[in-house]
Amino acid sequence: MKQYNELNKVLEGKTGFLLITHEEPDGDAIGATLSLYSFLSDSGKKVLAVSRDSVPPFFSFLDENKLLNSDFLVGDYEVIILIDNGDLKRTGFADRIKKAKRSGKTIINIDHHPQNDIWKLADINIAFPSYSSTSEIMYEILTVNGYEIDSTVATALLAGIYYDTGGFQHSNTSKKVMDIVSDLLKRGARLKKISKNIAKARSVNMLKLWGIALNRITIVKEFGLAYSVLTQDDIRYTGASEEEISGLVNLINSAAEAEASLLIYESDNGNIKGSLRTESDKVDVSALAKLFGGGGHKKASGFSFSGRITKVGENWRLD
Ligand SMILES: [Mn+2]
Repeated sequence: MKQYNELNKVLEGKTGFLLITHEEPDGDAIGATLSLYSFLSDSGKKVLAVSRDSVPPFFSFLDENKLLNSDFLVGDYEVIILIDNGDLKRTGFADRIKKAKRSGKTIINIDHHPQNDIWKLADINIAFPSYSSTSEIMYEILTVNGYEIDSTVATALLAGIYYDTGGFQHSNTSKKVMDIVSDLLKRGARLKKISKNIAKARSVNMLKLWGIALNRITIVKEFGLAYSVLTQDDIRYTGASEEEISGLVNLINSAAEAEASLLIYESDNGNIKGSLRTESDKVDVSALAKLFGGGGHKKASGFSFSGRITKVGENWRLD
């Protein structure tokens, strides 16, 4: 592929690589970033991997050597590789990345999210929205380069694919994905460890918060939409963290009546955030997200705008 040749030219010519993945890193962000880290450092490059937020405890087995840092000095690196970010804001370092670009650093974007502001900024886009995960793209990059994937890297890549396919349940689980999974298992990827850690990733506080949201599920019959709401009061009351809301919308979407699902919640920065999911081929939830100034995939998307949620009688109001 043309993009892989362009990438290889950069890999051959440069020595210092800064890898930046998104805030609140998830399985795909961590898996894709650490596998590229291994490939580059085994190729004799100087590499630093960064996510603004730390690795959640249930993913710490992927980063036993604590390779993910929370900050960086850009001066040391010639190339910045943005991994699985979705947009520039999600990097947590938007201004510094723009500045680095102006000062002549090469920016490479490796991602499976739909087109966004990074695509324009990057010198090379290895951005394939049809892929299940950035880890799937990373598998291709490593394989094209003849990199010998060991069991640690195989586990990282499989964790990414597992996470972004919802444990092979979402419709992005293609035959190609399963062929890659099969190869990763052959190379010693630890599927059981991944599934066990992801399944046991829920704190009691998180389950209590999810309970509140589940109790509030409302079905809008005309649209086959299941939705629920969480306020900052709910989050504080249960002692859960905002990151622990992630995944809840998938559970809401398991309702038999739901063609699509929406979870709306108050973020502590004064924003209202929405997460949308569907498993139906006939529904495009990114179109709905766009109405609210957001975006994402056809089957998983989100939005964010400033405001508060209040309860008026039996109804929720967004102000
Ligand atoms: Mn991803």
